[in-house]
Amino acid sequence: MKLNTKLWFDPSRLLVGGTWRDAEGGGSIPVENPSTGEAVASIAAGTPGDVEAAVRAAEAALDGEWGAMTATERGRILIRWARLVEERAETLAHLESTDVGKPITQARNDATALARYFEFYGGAADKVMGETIPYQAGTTVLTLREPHGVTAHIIPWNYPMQILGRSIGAALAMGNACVLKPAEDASLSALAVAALAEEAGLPAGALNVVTGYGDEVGAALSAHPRVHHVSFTGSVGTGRRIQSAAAENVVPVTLELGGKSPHIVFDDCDLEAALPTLVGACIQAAGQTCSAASRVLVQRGIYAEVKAKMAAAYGRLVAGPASGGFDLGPLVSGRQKAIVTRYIAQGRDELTVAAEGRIDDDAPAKGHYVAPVLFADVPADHALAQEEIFGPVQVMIPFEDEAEAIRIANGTDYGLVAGVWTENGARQMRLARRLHCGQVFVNNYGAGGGVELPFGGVGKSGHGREKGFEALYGFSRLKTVSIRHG
Ligand code: TXE
Repeated sequence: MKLNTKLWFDPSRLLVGGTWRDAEGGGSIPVENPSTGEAVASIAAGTPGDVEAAVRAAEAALDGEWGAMTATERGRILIRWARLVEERAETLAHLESTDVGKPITQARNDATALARYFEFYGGAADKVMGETIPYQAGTTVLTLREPHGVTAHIIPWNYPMQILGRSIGAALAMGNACVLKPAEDASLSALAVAALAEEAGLPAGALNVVTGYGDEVGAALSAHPRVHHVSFTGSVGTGRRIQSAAAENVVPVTLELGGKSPHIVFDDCDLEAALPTLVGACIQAAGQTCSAASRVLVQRGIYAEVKAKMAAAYGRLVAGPASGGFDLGPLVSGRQKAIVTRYIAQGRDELTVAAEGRIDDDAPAKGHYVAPVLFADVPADHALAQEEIFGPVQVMIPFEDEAEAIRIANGTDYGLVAGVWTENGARQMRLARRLHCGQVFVNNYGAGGGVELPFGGVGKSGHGREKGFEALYGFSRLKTVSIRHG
């Protein structure tokens, strides 16, 4: 193993019912460091049999100590867990950065966010309430919020710590028992965090982690007849398969499927405030962010100026190893690099390159580096302006007026977030209402940040909301009780 750190867990094992064990059949998957292309560890290749064992362990937890806990006790465990995450944040950040190639400063932010998710949901656990409803004379009606039961959490590789935090944090706060399947490209932090849960006092079986491939473990989990809710973040194609599988069992799903988010810049905006976010909101995590502002829509009067300034910023961007203090790390895998490189090649053939960054000369040849590219004057219906690329590629699209900006912004199949820069208050409100998406940032672009803020999309960006209080409602079901007492 070459992880360059002392670990408190064995990455090659699964967590089922409080026991760390090999995958049924003993299979494993190599863990690659995308900065160097070297194998640094291996994880267990779980099977449908391991999924069955994990679901059984979750059921046992619900029937046992976990199911009997009060909301306050659950909350205290989450808060202790948050403190442990803070104490081990540096190692967690190192693991994440090695596993997915994210610059260490960004991985540190992810560890901080993870602790904040557990803290927020720990504090919220005993503040979710039902209501009493005025009804017939002699009858009292009240509502109860109950856990679904066994919840499945299938997460991707771009923000593993943040996404597992928002998903299992809320589900556990509501008293569900979770089966977590991290991405095969990024499982180390999930295993590390699960091991900390034991230290925080989470009863055995309340959280189970089955690593492995999507079409093995993920498919078995989403189709499992005794899973009561599936939460998924990832691609549209896989989301569709998961929703179909869950539909067979008629269970609810929460899907967060990425986007093609617009950043809309009007000529009356505070351009100096806007400029750093125009590039930053796309190249974070090398563009592998669901809420990346991959389309920059700029009003004609300031288009040339914005283009020149963004181009200058791109000229300074350098991609290099995650530990090296560069603007961007590598992409997560050779597969992801191949997808992004194909889009860039298509763009070079059909569009105008406004500027490019570069790859550091000393970056290892086997790392999955891509130099960031800015395309200008891109037709709004071009593939690069319509499809999620999930790499450091941004397109600039000019617009004349507010109506055209809204038409272009709403003109993709996606609808996750949108950014708007204007000093005109009435316009801010009009856009906030008319943009077809789940979250609008006005004069800022939080790129999904904010534990407290509900997050999710419309259209092909998915449905259901994670984060904030809203997630607690999603991870519970409402029961109405009518008591006739005369
Ligand atoms: O995603 P997948 P991939 C988008 C992004 C990227 C593309 C492909 O555009 O280029 O997806 O990435 C598990 N049943 N996003 O192929 O397949 C898989 O093991 C159940 C956007 O990596 O969706 C992993 O744990 N599960 C995004 C998870 O699904 C299955 C984040 C995500 O993998 C499965 C990532 C199956 N049949 C990619 N097949 C975002 N919204 O932020 C795979 N999985």
